[in-house]
Amino acid sequence: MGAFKEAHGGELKQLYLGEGAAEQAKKDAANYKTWNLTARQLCDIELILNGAFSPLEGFLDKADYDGVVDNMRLASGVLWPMPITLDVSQEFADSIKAGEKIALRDAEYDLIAILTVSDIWTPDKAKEARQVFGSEDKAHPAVNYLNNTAGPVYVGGKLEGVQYPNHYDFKLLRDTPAEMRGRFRKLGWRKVVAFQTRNPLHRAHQELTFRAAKEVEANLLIQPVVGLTKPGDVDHYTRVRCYEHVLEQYPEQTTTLSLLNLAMRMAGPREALWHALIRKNYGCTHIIIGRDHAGPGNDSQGNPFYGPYDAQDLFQQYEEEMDISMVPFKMMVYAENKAQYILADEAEKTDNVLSISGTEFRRRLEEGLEIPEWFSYPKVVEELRKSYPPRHKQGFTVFFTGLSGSGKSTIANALLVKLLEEGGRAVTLLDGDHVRKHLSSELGFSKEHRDLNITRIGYVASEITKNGGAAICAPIAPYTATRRKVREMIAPLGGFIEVHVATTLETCEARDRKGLYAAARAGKIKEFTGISDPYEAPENPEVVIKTEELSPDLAAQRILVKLESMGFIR
Ligand code: PPS
Repeated sequence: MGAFKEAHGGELKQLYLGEGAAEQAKKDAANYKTWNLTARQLCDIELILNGAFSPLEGFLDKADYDGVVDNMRLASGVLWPMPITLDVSQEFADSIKAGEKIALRDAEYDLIAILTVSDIWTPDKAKEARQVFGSEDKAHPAVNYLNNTAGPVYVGGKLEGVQYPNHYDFKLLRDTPAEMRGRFRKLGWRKVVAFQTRNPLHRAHQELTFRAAKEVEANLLIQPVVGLTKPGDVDHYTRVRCYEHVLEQYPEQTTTLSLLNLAMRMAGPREALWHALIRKNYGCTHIIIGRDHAGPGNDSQGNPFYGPYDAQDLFQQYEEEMDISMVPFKMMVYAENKAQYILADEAEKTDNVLSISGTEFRRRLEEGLEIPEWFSYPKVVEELRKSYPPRHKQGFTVFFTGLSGSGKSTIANALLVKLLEEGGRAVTLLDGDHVRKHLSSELGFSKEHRDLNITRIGYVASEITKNGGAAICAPIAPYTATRRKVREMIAPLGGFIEVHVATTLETCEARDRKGLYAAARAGKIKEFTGISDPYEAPENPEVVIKTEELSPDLAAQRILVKLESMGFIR
């Protein structure tokens, strides 16, 4: 092994039980209390168990946690920048005690590991946020997670691994640190520079990574994160298909690709150290650290959480101790006159430098505009276009809201017909009455039941929208908070157009086609919207329709125009 020492990292923890012991553990676990691992905990536990988080042997206990939070060191003094904790509910914490073994299972109830509880404590989350993320601002995704998702109590203790967490996708691209080191050894790769990423790669990335590898005379490991990244990132399925195309662009035998099931925290400088220690465990000798490495974007005042070079500065302080070297990321720009990428700081005045920002790239995808070949590879763009079709190919939901008898159904039906006439998308009408009959027949009109009804409609509409269809919903939906929830569920998947059919109560009551208002006034129908139950008018709907002034035909026409102006139909 001597010859390969350079690309070999330090001691790797291997926490999996042998086959016999694992079988026994499964039987014993029937008597243990079970904690169902969250998505983040599943990522963390995989990397603890496979040695990527060496020297950790479990979820941090109290002494290690305090050390990590205060000064990035475990109680043993070893450098470790990120608290890896098992957060649980108060109820679960109250049911266990130190010394006890607990079963950690995934969503399918498969036993992943046994944890021997050493400590149970309530952390000071505000302090953790300040120390680890440098801020208590909930615009930071990890601070938000800490406060709004993570349980209130931490449980520390050593792990015994029983089963690898299941992955059904890209199996051949997933490696444990031991497997990766083995591959480097086989290939004779003595120096390896790692590139960490959570974004699709384009030509500039290929240029800079290859240049970085050449600079330190190393081979290159592209190791993208496929666990949890920043909300709103391109999904990992799409990204991995893109990475596979980009891999073809490197000279043969120079570069390899492996996926890392890491749950990122977007903790900037501390995260850079963490990424480096993980890559060292994977057998890398170098890691590329960029400008604003693992940055979470801006805080709620619009200022960046970390300075652009904070990560590189902190790295430098600990570089020797970490025993993995930093290759600072260099900005590459395209010089049109030279028809090649050059270092941004080497660009001359006469160079015609081209660039496309991330925002501009997304706009071009959204609007189906051209993306030049100097910017990305056609196959990569094709993959991204498939997953992020232009708006006119995305699904959308038109969500009507308004009093009973306001005219929602009539306009919704007119819109349905016009969209069918238009063609191009499957259209589904989820009318209030139909939903009440087929989806919500057991529900009444209490606040709780109405919320459930609207949430069901929202869920069905979100599935339709996600799959490129058009959903038209026409319930009363009287409560602002529930409508907001539905919007939040659907908007990330396609279009969401809220239409307030703002017919006044007087008009609805005067029309009273079904005689319901009279019955409500007479007290024969309880909790009737507008009479004995509130209707909270939307504050910012995309369209407002006053049926006193507009026929159903013209109202539907107005919605079509809105859809056109938003780019969903052409
Ligand atoms: S909600 O609040 O969004 O869940 O209501 P929705 O599913 O749209 O159902 C409204 C229709 O149910 C009839 N109905 C009532 N409406 C309001 N309040 C009470 N208490 C009530 N009881 C029965 C009424 O016919 C509504 O139909 P539309 O088509 O809106 O007139």
